[in-house]
Amino acid sequence: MINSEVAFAFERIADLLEITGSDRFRVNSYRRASRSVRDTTEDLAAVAAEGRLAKLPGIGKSIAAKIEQFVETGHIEQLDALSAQLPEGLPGLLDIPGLGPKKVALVHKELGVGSLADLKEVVADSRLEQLPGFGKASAKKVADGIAMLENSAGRTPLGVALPIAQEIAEFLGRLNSVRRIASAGSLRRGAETVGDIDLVCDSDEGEAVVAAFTQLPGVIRVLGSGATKGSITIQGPAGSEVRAQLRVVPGESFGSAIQYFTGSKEHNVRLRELAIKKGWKLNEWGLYDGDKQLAGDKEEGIYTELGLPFPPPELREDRAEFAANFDPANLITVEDIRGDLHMHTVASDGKNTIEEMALAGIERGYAFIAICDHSKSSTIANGLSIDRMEQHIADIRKVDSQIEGIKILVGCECDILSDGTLDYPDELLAECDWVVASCHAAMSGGKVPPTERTILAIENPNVCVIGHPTGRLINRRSPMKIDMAKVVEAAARTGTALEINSSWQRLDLKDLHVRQSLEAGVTLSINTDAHRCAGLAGIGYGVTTARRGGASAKSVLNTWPLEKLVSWVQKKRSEGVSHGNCT
Ligand code: DGT
Ligand code: CA
Ligand code: ZN
Repeated sequence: MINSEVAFAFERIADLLEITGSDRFRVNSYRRASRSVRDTTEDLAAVAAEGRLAKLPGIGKSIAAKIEQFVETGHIEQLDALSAQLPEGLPGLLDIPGLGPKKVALVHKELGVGSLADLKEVVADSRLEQLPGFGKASAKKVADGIAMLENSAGRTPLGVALPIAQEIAEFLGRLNSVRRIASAGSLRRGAETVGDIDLVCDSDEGEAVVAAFTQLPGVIRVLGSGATKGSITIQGPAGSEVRAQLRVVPGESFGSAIQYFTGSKEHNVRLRELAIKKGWKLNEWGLYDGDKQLAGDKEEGIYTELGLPFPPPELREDRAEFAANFDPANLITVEDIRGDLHMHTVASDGKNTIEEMALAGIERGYAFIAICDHSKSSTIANGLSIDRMEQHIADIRKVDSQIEGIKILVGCECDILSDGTLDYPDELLAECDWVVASCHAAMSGGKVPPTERTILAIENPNVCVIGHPTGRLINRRSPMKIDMAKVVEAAARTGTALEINSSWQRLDLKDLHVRQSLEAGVTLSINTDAHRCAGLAGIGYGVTTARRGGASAKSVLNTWPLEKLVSWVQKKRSEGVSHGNCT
């Protein structure tokens, strides 16, 4: 599908038009077109072939013509022309958090900045903060953004890499010469970001498979190509470039190659030591006793021969998987999830109604969901005033009474304010069946620091769970300065859950925090924070993170039957744990 490439091209045209000072109306028409293309489930090339492009929402005649141009030539002339007008390094600056098109235009025009190097210079010598329209705070934001970008050094979020890997595997899997294909590396281990996508393929025709790999649609660069190995970069969303490697091996080595390239390196080193202790040899071609191959065709065979339980890839980090008491049997799976307890609707900043979210929950086989729209202080997210929330509660109860097959809990995502108070009064929170409390503002400061603020929320008897506890956005925003040990202790003491927010941009709690929470006896809740029906499908990222932290279903409250969940909420409320009577 070319949809994401076209959506990206329109987004970039809008950015460049904005940098060059084009009018709002024109800029917005491209942004709208980009969103429309991104939301289209049909293949644009097919829609173009049938002459239906202009029927898509937000796509007029002239934009339709540009899509046709892209279908035919892989380019949009206007984008090429705009890019030629500006320094080559300028559009790249738009990827820096804290720097939008207006500011990029400003630094270009006023300070002659045309590249990242230029920008770093004007940050360093304070010219940026002196520029009218910037100031110290904005300049600091830009400096942080640059540091963030450089730290993430080309690592791709799991949620971006996984669909690309799946698409490549599907594409190559259709070749007649390919018997098996699977992903390996950090991607298969479910790491939050990946350096590159690793794929392993079982085939006797390496050259042909590698050739197909290097000619995939969307390939930007071919870094290497041979009879058994190919290395490329491929187009990701929003102009990103994602690295991918393919290794082609014969069938008898497919399992051992998967094992080897899944890693981690540390896991492999330990495993090889175990093989050596037995007088054997282990490498990507197989497990050998002298010249005799003991295992290699199937990955499981390697572990079986070495007398080890099969370790789920998520745990292969040499953290706990080699311990004598290691038992992967109870690790949580997506099938264990009975409901999703954090999602938004059109009442705040979601795209679907209560009813639509409920039907989507039924489709996933859920027994319950909680509708958790934003509270009043989240004005940019259209948070609900107390009056609107009262009405919303009635609306949720009504839909719940009308829909069979799923329990719709009345919930809210209540802001934890910068002074440590909650955005809704206790009486309103008590009317809800389920309360998520989250920090959305003053993440780097506030009257009450983030740790204390979070603990105050935890100590409120009405708060069931802390949403996205550290507030980080992977590759975009650092976590709040939060003392996780203290937060975990307070959660354990009060019987408050911590959320694993499954959005791949967040994965918050992250794997190590999950382990820390479990060790302290904290109950977890894995939620999607979905803003549309399709978002519910993202639960897998949260479950993967939970698995990496070693979580079993019993520690995750949305795997429980509804009655158990409800009495868990009741318990905290009736014990009246509050700030006042806790030390
Ligand atoms: P990444 O791509 O940085 O997110 O992390 P990985 O784990 O995917 O690492 P990558 O892509 O460099 O290599 C894939 C796997 O191949 C790695 O997890 C283990 C294996 N591997 C690579 N180099 C070595 C090595 O020097 N020794 C051992 N034992 N294994 C290696
Ligand atoms: Ca990798
Ligand atoms: Zn939130």
